Amino acid sequence: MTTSRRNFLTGASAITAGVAAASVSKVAMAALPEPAVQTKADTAGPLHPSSGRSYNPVVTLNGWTLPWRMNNGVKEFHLVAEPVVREMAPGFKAHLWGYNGQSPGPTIEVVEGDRVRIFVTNKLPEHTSMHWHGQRLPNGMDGVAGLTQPSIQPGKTFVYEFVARRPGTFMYHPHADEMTQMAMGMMGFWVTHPKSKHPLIEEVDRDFVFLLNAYDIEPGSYTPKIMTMLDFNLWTFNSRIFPGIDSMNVRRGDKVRIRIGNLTMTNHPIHLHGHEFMVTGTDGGPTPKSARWPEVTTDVAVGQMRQVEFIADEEGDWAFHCHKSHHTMNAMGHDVPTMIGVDHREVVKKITQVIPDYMVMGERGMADMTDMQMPLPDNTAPMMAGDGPFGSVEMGGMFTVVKVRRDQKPGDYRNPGWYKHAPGTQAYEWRGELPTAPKAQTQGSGSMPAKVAPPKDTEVQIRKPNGHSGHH
Ligand SMILES: [Cu+2]
Repeated sequence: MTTSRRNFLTGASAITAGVAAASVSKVAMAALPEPAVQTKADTAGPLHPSSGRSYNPVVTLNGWTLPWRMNNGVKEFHLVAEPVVREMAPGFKAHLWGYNGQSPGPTIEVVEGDRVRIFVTNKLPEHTSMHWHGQRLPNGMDGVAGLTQPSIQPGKTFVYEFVARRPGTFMYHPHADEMTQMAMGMMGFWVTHPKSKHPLIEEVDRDFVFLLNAYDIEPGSYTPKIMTMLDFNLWTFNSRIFPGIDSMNVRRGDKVRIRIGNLTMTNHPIHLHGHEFMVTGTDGGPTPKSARWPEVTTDVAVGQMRQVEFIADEEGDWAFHCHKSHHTMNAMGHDVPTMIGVDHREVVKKITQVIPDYMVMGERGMADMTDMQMPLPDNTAPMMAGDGPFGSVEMGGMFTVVKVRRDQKPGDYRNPGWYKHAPGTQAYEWRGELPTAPKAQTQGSGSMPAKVAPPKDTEVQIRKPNGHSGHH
């Protein structure tokens, strides 16, 4: 890794010389800014602005913010599109395409009114382009290959320049061979802060951002299948799966904003426990106050962004996740038939005579799968995992925790550990007598009697779920 990184930097400066002399000479700068590179998938702390107008920076979940340089009043960024190795969870790595060492790419933060110049260098084996999703800009800067510009060929660098006119929540992604490049992880977040007090954009104590993305990586392999349209097996926050997703750690009483962008192929109802939030903005801008209402789940459709805000006034470890239950699972759970309530004792007896280690999956529900000591192929995340203080959380994919603590210091984003419940505030086991429940007296009996009563003792056919087709 270190070696390839060194090669990368050498390569980048080699490109610098060539490109500065050729296509970029118009903008009359000394040289391309050195591309910043991130080698880890950890959540980086907020990047406080060192030049330009001040603002309260965001924190990217399992991501980072791209530094810039100021060049005659223009904020200059350098994005390098390249193959990357992304750790999706400890022990599980994927071969993706991304920017500056990671997928997703780094978050770009600017201020309303900033003139921004972004150099995009293509180190992929095929052409690309960059689209600035949601921005007001000159049409020729919109980054649609073939429509508003020629594509960026491998080894070439293009320059995008525009004024960040509208404050809000945006993203960037290629608009060239999109199916491949987005399936491979090419995307990033963009935040434009308001230049002064804004009537619809409140100041917050913590501002988290991340993208929703999805991959289809067969257990034991490293590279996503790019033709997949529905049957993804890895549902990720910023290309990370639970338990590899960091928690969002806040101080009790903090006003918290979470900005989410969806670049998967389906919608995600994002759900927060223990608090109500307001959707205060979308990629179209701040939501008028009269059009906001409290919710605990908001659906983020494909290509949309949502920003939610709440006062974190309840201490604890609060789950935060997509509410589609298949999206809180990792690879391999999908082609398993429902076995709940099916008694396999007889058939297992017969099979074990032939295959001694035969095991029936999911006879009592799927939770058994969590503890299953069945060997997984190399480089495979378990389907449901994550150990909490009271056992397995039995989650994967799009799941994390908002940790609210009274003693979390302002500006401290470190994980405070598990919540310690005050005596008498936690569910507990009843150890007394269990009264026999009286039969409920029902009044209704269906709107009409059944014409033919179902025959008794019919064997029930267990229908095998057919991939993902039922829930999209
Ligand atoms: Cu989802």
